[in-house]
Amino acid sequence: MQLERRDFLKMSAALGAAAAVTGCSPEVAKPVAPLKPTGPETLNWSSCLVNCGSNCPVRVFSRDGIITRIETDFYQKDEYGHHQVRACLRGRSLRQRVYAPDRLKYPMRRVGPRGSGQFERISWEEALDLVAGELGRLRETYGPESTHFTYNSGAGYSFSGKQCLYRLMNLTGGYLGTYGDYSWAQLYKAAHYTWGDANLGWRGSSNSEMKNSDLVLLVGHNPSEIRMSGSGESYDYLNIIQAKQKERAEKGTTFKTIIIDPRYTDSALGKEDQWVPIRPGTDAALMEALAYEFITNGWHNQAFLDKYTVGFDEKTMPEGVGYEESYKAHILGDGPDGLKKTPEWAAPITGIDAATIRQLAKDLASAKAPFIHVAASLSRQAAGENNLRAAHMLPIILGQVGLPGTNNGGLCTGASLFAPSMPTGNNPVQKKISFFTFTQAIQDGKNMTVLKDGVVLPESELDSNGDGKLGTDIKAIINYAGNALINQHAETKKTEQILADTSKCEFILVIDNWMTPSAQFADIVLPDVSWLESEDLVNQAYAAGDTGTLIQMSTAVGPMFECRPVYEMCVELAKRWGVEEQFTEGKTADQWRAEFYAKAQEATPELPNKDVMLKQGIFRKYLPNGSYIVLEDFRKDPEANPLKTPSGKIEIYSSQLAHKAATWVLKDGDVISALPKYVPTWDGYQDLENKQAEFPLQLTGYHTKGRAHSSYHNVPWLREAVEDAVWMNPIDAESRGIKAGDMVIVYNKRGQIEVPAKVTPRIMPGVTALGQGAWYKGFGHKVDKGGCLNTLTSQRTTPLSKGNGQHTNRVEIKKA
Ligand SMILES: Nc1nc2c(c(=O)[nH]1)N[C@H]1C(S)=C(S)[C@@H](COP(=O)(O)OP(=O)(O)OC[C@H]3O[C@@H](n4cnc5c(=O)[nH]c(N)nc54)[C@H](O)[C@@H]3O)O[C@H]1N2
Ligand SMILES: Nc1nc2c(c(=O)[nH]1)N[C@H]1C(S)=C(S)[C@@H](COP(=O)(O)OP(=O)(O)OC[C@H]3O[C@@H](n4cnc5c(=O)[nH]c(N)nc54)[C@H](O)[C@@H]3O)O[C@H]1N2
Ligand code: SF4
Ligand SMILES: [Mo]
Repeated sequence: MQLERRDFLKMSAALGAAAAVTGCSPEVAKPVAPLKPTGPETLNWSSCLVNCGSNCPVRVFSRDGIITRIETDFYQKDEYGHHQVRACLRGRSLRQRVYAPDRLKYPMRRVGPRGSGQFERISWEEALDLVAGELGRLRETYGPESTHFTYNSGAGYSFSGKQCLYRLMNLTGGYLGTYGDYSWAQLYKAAHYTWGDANLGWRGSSNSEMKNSDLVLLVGHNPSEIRMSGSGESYDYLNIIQAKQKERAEKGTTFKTIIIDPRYTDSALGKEDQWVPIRPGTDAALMEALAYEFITNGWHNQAFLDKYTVGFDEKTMPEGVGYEESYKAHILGDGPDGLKKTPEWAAPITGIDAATIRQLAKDLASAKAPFIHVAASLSRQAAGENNLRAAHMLPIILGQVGLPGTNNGGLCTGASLFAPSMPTGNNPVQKKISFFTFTQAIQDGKNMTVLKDGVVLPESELDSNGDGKLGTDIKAIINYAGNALINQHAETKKTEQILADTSKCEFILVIDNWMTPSAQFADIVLPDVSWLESEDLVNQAYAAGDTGTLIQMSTAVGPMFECRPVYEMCVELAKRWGVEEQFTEGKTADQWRAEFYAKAQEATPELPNKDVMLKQGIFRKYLPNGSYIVLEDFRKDPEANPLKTPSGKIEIYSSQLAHKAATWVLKDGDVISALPKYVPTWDGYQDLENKQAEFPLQLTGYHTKGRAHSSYHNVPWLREAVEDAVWMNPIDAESRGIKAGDMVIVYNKRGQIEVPAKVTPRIMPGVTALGQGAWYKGFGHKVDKGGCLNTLTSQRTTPLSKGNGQHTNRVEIKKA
């Protein structure tokens, strides 16, 4: 009980209520004189470990174990190349987040119906016994493949994070595997078939190569909002393009930045040379029209296409496949659809006029080194795989690959310094589902198959057609540092129903810091410590731009209430399952951390000793491996450095996809094609299900600067700073009698949400947009007043990766 009182005081003091609380009476809250600080203020470095692609350092000041303020990395001179790694508005709000009233404080057990959010407090002993018992029982009854980890990107620890849980489960039989993720599922597949390597979709040239470019094209990429870290891509991007623009003004050099996005984003705001608004999901049509212009004007690089690719024209078709199946035939109208993909054809689909398409083609073709960056936002569309393969055709057809100043279309490769993480071991279970199909696997995993649902089975379980069944339903869920159990997954109303049925998934464990919408569906909730209560060595994450960093997190703020680190939880469960020795390898937490530190130093010998790092917090290095040109080796010598595609070349025409197209069982309207092509889809602009009349507006999502996904939603400062409103063009608003700031209902067949309207010419007519990640508040109600975008999205999978098409939606909007 003593612990609780101390923590109550901590929280109250920290939230500015210190004056209202006495420090000495065991009875709470008598209004007396302000609490006098006793100890000195101490500084510890910590990090924001959310999934925005960067792990920014934060400086945490505390006194007597209470956080007093958060600062960012601003103590050194800010010179690009050796610059400050400043946290964005979210990281700076961490004190309010750590002390949020909905912080999980104790282990809890569900007492009401699942999803009702009714819990009672229980002891750690009881909670751990229940978790060990239930996970053990379900594994015993239904096999280890009935246990599923929901997607979890909320805490990028090296030591005490998800790796510990995977390790523990691997030691005790394993769990159902997953492939893909909410971010890039379709991008991985597109890159795999075109470039022979899924990584080539997200490991393109480094940002620094833009310095050698004369045209930067961002297709759906928005670094100023999605890569806000002070070390990161937004800084690289701005710094480089501004230097190039200055040079242009002073010396008359050529340089242009073009942004293709339905919204006029913060990455534009006058810094761009051209904004080209496009209808969501139609980029592939634009790319085909650009290809038409290249080919008909002779601007394509025939020599490159002949030498490095398969499938452009009759010269490079696989054996037995004719010209009419080639890319050139498809574009020129010589293919099966007989359609010439002219700018006039693409204009009514994309919403971009033909003259602008022609000018774009000319600009791209005349650029000496176009740097093309295609964002993963094109992924999260109903035909995401084809969108991306089509967009990656731009550098291919121009032969602008593997040369200085160019990029293959992939996301930029960031600088990286190595920080080891807890070894997970191998999963004994060989079966996998696409991450996005877990709700289907709860309902009827038994009958999910390879050819219909993208299930992956071990060779020995496949029949002669390469098919086979998963053979099991999901019976237990471990949801750690993720809100994709409901909030970040699609179609919340449907998910709510599926999860509420305790006869389907019998046990749900949630480990989090806050009572999130997903936590409300737990049977047992375990309270984790927050980053600011943790010690760890972390690196820059996967998209922090050209500066590699290592951050030494330490803390003077003890675990709050009864929170415990995940490592400790796992040790306790390991004891109950008789694998403690294997799990810990006889090491203490400090010994593990010391070992990791030594390994990091081995990889980066300049990294100072830990006691120095504890004081300086961050080690940084700009471009530790120099500037990177993707596919440079392949370009220089394709025979010595072949790609991992079956042909060793860039596969414009993929025989593997042709085979899948012929053998997979697809839903009506779904298309897998050997060539990249524009495909009209469900809920798209040319909606196949004819919902235009009922739901005339397209609704796309975006990642808002007010949150990282659903993380930080419970910080009032951020809710005030960045309004969660649905963007509407004035034309669409006026015709519905909607004014800026009006509360509106956005609805379709899947659900209804209530949000304010942002009426702005920054979005094209016919298209609306909403920042994803607001917390679902629709439990048992018709209207989700939390404004969670996923109340409107669909669980229907994309054709090839069986991933999420969450940016593809049709809605109608009316005044609330
Ligand atoms: N602030 C913040 N930063 C984040 C995140 C966050 O939640 N908040 N999440 C992080 C994560 S995990 C990821 S995966 C990335 C996501 O990175 P992205 O997938 O690139 O981000 P989005 O915001 O979905 O989309 C980027 C832009 O694409 C536009 N767009 C939408 N549909 C289309 C389309 O069909 N065509 C074109 N051309 N443009 C389109 C949107 O208007 C938006 O401005 O962001 C990371 N960074
Ligand atoms: N409609 C729509 N939906 C989307 C997207 C979209 O564009 N549109 N984007 C998708 C994408 S790209 C992604 S990556 C996913 C992200 O989905 P998630 O991986 O679910 O990410 P978050 O919403 O940030 O949730 C992270 C969770 O981790 C918890 N957490 C934070 N720190 C800690 C910690 O130290 N310990 C523990 N135990 N928990 C912690 C947070 O409280 C939060 O509940 O969302 C996807 N959902
Ligand atoms: S949300 Fe991302 S950019 Fe912002 S502080 Fe955290 S890690 Fe840095
Ligand atoms: Mo993501």
